Amino acid sequence: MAKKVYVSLIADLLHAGHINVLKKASELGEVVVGLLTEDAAGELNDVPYLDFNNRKIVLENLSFVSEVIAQNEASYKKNLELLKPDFVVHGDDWINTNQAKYRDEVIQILSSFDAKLIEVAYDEDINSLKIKEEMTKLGITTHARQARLRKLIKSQKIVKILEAHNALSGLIVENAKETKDGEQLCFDGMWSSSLTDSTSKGKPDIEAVDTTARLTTINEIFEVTTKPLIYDADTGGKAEHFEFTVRSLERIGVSAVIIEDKTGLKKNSLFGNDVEQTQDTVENFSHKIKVGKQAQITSDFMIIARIESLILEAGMDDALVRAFAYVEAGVDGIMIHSRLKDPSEIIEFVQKFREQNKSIPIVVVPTSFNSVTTDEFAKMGVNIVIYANHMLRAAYPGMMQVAKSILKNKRSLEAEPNCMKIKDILELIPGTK
Ligand code: SPV
Ligand code: MG
Repeated sequence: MAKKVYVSLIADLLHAGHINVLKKASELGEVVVGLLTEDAAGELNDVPYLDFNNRKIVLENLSFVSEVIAQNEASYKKNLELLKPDFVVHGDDWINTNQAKYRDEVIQILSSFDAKLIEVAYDEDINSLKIKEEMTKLGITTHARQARLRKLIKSQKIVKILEAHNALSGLIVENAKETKDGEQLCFDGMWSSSLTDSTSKGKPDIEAVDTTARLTTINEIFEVTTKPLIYDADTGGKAEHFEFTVRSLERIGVSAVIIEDKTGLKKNSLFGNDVEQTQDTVENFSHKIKVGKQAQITSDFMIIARIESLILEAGMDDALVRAFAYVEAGVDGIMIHSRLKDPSEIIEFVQKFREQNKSIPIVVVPTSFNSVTTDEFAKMGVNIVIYANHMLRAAYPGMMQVAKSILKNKRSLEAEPNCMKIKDILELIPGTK
């Protein structure tokens, strides 16, 4: 009887590296591919462009492959125990990645029924990550960018969003990367903050910068990035105006809009009750949500309701009543805000909301309660975390310090250590040369 060989793949963009592994596997016996579902890929921080069925059809039609089954988790355990294959074949590139723990598990399971792991030499020049990086250089379509946020929410433990107030800060969100414990970390998308967009235009955060000006900033960001963007629409204005905002945002490929349940002259929430702020009635705000939902054309766009009850000290019960009313009105997500350093009220809200609603995405903006990590938010049941103002807050002190230094020293020599090297800025944006 032919030996059984198990190969686990995401196979989103099938390339020569995959074929090499499958060819080697087929020389050992009949190949069963365990195709990672979107959820399983999400555990590895990967969001496939193609859905499960499309990826399955491609693999099923390869001569090296006998059968394709679903692998529902990043761990191979369930499928290996079910199939008891003679071999598992994998590229040897997984040793130093976030897959290392699954490799150890595979080795341990295989040893229990005398099977073997065969690792195929990995070709540095061909891999999915590189192809995806090349693809992002080519840009993205309006629709693919817009639809990506929902895909990310579905497949990632938590979606990490960072503020961008111009194209350059957008490029930071696009390209910043870190590796921790073998896991490659990056931001999933951008936040167009009313606070930082207004501030960088030298205007107060009181809805004084009009939508057209806000959209101009976003267009500039979109010209050089591919990641999805969530738009801070403040109160959303009058329901009749919000309708047009939704259409404009959808048209340029924004993925979601967040509107806050306040009325009158908008003031930044982080002032709390130090300034006069009025919360809208549940009826009015629910009406605005419904008008927005009716105006939207695509099913991918999201309208997220931001609850200001904790900011305005109206209490937890008020926050929860509003959250359920807004869900009833048709919102696609709830953002709960707080300006306390202590995260207790956020934790309590998330727990109580999740007791009754397991599925609606929850968004938090931990500017004040900044001791909580993204992993901790994910465990609580939060879906999106927005770092709402940090790029601008990081840039401004550096610029002010250099401006003062030039004044005081009557030359720029002393300011140089606080500036990027000329050579580096010339090389920062490809094509400058
Ligand atoms: C923003 O970034 O503009 C926000 C979040 O609305 S906050 O400043 O915390 O209100
Ligand atoms: Mg704002």
